[in-house]
Amino acid sequence: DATFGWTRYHNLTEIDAWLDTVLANYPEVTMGFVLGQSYEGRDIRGIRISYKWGNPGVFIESNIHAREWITSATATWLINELLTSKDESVRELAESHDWYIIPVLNVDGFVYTHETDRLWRKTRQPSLISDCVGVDPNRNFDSHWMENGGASSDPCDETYAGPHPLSEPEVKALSDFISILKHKMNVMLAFHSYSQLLLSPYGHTAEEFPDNYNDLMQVAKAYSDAVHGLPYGTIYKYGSSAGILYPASGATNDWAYNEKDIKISYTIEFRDTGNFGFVLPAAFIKPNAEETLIGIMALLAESKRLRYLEPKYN
Ligand code: 0X9
Ligand code: ZN
Repeated sequence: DATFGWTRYHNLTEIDAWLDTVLANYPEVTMGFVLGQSYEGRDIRGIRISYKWGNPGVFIESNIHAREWITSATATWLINELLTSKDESVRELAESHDWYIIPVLNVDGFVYTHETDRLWRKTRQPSLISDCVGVDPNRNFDSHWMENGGASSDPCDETYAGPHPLSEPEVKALSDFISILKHKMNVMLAFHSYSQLLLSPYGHTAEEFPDNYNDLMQVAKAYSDAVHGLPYGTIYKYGSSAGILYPASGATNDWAYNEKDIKISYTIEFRDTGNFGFVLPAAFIKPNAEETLIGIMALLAESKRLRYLEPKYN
């Protein structure tokens, strides 16, 4: 779409309008869906791209953290590429998986970053016990919630876990959606920024590792190697979330792994490594998006080789 050139960051209204155009242009292979409504009543929208019934499912969540604009910019670029690319390897990628992509999960927070506070992270639901607003939605999922210091019980903290698991309507909506479709989802990717990392479960503990940790690292290595091989030579490190970053409990991809049996599950922290951080200039959108596509291609090829893309149940 010529009006959406990925040369600047777009707000929610623009992203929604663009999504409508995409859905209208590709009615045969796309389906729009609404996960649910945010606290402030906005639709949380998603797109399914499917060329063939019964393909392995890849779920992509982006902008659960409001200020991480590079994530929705990359997700929309990816959607466009999957639908329009003439490159044979991209066509193969697009057509041999069922894609479920949420460009902006934390819609209220995202609008707030555009209108009021560029560095807002959390949701916008007020607290009943404090004047501070919002919950870290990536600490609000119902798996090892609040364990091991991986989240805060202080409503003023950036990693406030919320009054109880699934207190945030955005998180509840995503949780319900995946619960219904879990047998179709082979891969879950949560887009974040920044630090250039591929983070596998677990987030709640660095003492234990998932059963298939070696496979998860092998798949992450495939992504990292592919990205490193590109002209930019960007370095992505990988490891378990708690192991190489910090304890974070109640995150989307840990919940998907632990509770929904989605065994290829990562948080991907995009560019950069801290020079610009969350306020990454728009000139980085295309390089970041391009290497993400190449990385995902390698990730899925390796996942397939290790037999993670087989139908989960009949
Ligand atoms: O802290 C977070 O939620 C993520 N980092 S960010 O800077 N984007 O906020 C990392 C979460 C990774 N941990 C787990 N998946 N458990
Ligand atoms: Zn984040």
